[in-house]
Amino acid sequence: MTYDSILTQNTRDFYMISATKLVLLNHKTIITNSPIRQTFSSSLRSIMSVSDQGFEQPRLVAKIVLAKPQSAGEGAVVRRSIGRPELKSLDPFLMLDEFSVTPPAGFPDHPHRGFETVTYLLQGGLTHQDFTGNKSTIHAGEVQWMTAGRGMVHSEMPAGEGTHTGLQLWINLSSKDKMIEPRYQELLRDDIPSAEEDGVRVRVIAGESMGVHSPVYTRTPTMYLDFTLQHGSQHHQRIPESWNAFAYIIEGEGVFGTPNSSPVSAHHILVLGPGEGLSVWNKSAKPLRFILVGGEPLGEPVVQHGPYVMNTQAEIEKTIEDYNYGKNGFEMAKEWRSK
Ligand code: FJE
Ligand code: FE
Repeated sequence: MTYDSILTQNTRDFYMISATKLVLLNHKTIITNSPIRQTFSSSLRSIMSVSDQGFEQPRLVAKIVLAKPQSAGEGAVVRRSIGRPELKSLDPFLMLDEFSVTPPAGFPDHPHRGFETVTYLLQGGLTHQDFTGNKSTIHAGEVQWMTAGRGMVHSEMPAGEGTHTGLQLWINLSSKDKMIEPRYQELLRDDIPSAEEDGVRVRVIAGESMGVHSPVYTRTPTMYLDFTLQHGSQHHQRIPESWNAFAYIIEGEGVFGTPNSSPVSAHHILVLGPGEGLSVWNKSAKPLRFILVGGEPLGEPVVQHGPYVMNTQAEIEKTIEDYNYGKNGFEMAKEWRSK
C-alpha cells in the first residue's frame, strides 16, 4: 500500500495521528513528485509504521513453550506444542504437531471423531487413505483439511523414501457439528493464495491476509497464515479480538508482540494475549518463517479420548461402542484395511 492511498482511504487513522505527523503528511503531498521523495517517504515510513500499521492494543506474547521431540504413531517423531502438559489445549485448538516421518514410520489405520485435522506439508509427501476408498497424496506446500465429523478411519503415511515433515493441527468442532458427514478440502500448491510486500510473504491457508482470501471453508471460524519475513521486515496482522491465537516458528527467529521483546527461535509456540493483532519483526540475518493461527473459542466442555473428542464422557463411551460395532458413521471400519 502506498502512503498516498493510506492518506486518502484511511481517514480514521488520519485523524488519530499526532500534530507532528500531520505536518509531515501535509508536506508529503507537496513533495510527492520531487527528487527527495524516496528519502522522505522512508522517514515517513518509520514515523508512520506504529500508528498506521501497528496496534493501539497489540497482542502480547502470553506464553512461550518449546515443542520437544517425542514419538507418536508407528516410529514417527512429533514436536507437540498444543496438547503437551504445559499447554493442554487452546480453545478451539486441541493439538499441534510438527511431525517427521521416514519409512517405515507413519500413522497407520486409526479413527477420528468430533474434530478436524489440518495437515500442512513442509517437506516431501504424505499419502492418505481412508475407509471410504479415498486415496491422495499431498506434497510440500499443500494442505489437507479433513473434517472427521461423525467418523473417519484412515492412514497417513510417507510418500516415498527419505524424511517427510509437516504440521498437523487439530481443530475442535462445536457440539452441533461433531456428528456431521466427514469431508475433505484439499489445497494443492496453486490453490493457496499468496501475497508479498516489503519483504513479507504470506500464504493464506484459511482466512484473509494482505488482501488475499483462502477458499477453505472453516466450520469453526479459523485463520491459518504461513508467513516468511526477510531480514529487516515487519508485519502487523489483525486478528479478531474475541479469538484465541498463536504463532509457531518453523525456521529462523523473530521478535513478537513488542519491538523490544527477546527474539524467539524455531520450534517454539507463542500463545498470544488479548488485543487487536500481532506485530512481528525479523531483526535477524536469516528469513523467519512461522504460522499464525487464530480461532473462535467454542467455550464448550471438551472430553478427549485419544482420537475422539466429544463434549461428555457418555459421548466418548458411545463413540468407542460405535467404532467397535461399526455403527453411526463407522460402518466401513470393521472390514477396511489400508493397502
Ligand atoms: C493419533 C497418536 C497419533 N500427530 N501428526 C494417537 F500419533 C495420532 C496421529 C497423529 C498424527 C498424524 C499426522 Cl499425519 C501428523 C500427527 C498425531 O495420527 F491420531 C492418535 N490418536
Ligand atoms: Fe489421523
